[in-house]
Amino acid sequence: MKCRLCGATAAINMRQHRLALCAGHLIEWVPRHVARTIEKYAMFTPEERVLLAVSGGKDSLALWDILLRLGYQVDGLHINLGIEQGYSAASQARVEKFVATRPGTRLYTVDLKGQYGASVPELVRRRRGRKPCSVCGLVKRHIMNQKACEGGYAAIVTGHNLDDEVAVLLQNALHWNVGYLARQAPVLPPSSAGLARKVKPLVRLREREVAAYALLRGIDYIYDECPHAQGATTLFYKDILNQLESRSRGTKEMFYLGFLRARSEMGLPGPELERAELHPCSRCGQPTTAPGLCAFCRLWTGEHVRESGEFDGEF
Ligand code: Q46
Ligand code: ZN
Ligand code: ZN
Repeated sequence: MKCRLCGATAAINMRQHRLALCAGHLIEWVPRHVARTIEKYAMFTPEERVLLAVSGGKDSLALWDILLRLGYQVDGLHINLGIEQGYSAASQARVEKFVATRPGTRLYTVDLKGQYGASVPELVRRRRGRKPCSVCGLVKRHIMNQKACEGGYAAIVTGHNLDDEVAVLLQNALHWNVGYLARQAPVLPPSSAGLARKVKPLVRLREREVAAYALLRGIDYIYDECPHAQGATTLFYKDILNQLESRSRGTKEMFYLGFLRARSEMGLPGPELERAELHPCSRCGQPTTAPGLCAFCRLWTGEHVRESGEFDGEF
């Protein structure tokens, strides 16, 4: 297979784009593609400061590299969740290594146990019955929103790619989870003061394209999955979608982009829909629908936390 632009040996063949590219052309094509996505969905402008959630995985580190190369004002936020088997320590090491080779890049690190008093596994043990990813997601969303608002950032940026988004879409569509479907979008506008806009610039790129970019750029990212990701339903849905894709090229784009188009054409509720009334949490001040404390604060106080359904200022 040859690069369509220069005839050299192709590093990747992107069948859905009918485009094969060599290593040199791929690392130029990916940032241009991301820049078009940012502009198409009006995610943010070069004048705005944005905060990227950086896990140490390929998506967030590749996205940081891309945004820096494109000249955006992007700072990183890493949360050390204290996950077992050395996973959190190894993740933080990758993030710090990335920053060390990019002088002037700002990284905020939050150590959950050191700054709040307990790691995710410890919180899960205290809250028997709650799943690790549910606690972890709540913690990450809360801290990201808090740091973005405190730092005056225009948006929170995350590295979700197309494969992540279609897997969640399939899961939500199968369960007709209308509330989640309404909030699934490349851009989520803030629903109230005290909440930050959320954007996903990799939403038009596939996992293997992001991985190829990270590899070719020499980014050292954490290959291992979090020990809690094994057996996660998202991986199951990704597998099903890969099978569908192998039968019919472009299924993932058709499903995801078709969903966004159908929602706007049919006038179905989108991320801008009216939401339940929010009021500030009496402990941390972040917006919540819950009376009194938000779901995050109740994690630490021993009050009952509902497994899902409560809008804690996040989606
Ligand atoms: S880190 Fe946290 Fe993920 Fe691990 S515990 Fe689950 S949500 S799988 S992205
Ligand atoms: Zn080429
Ligand atoms: Zn709170």
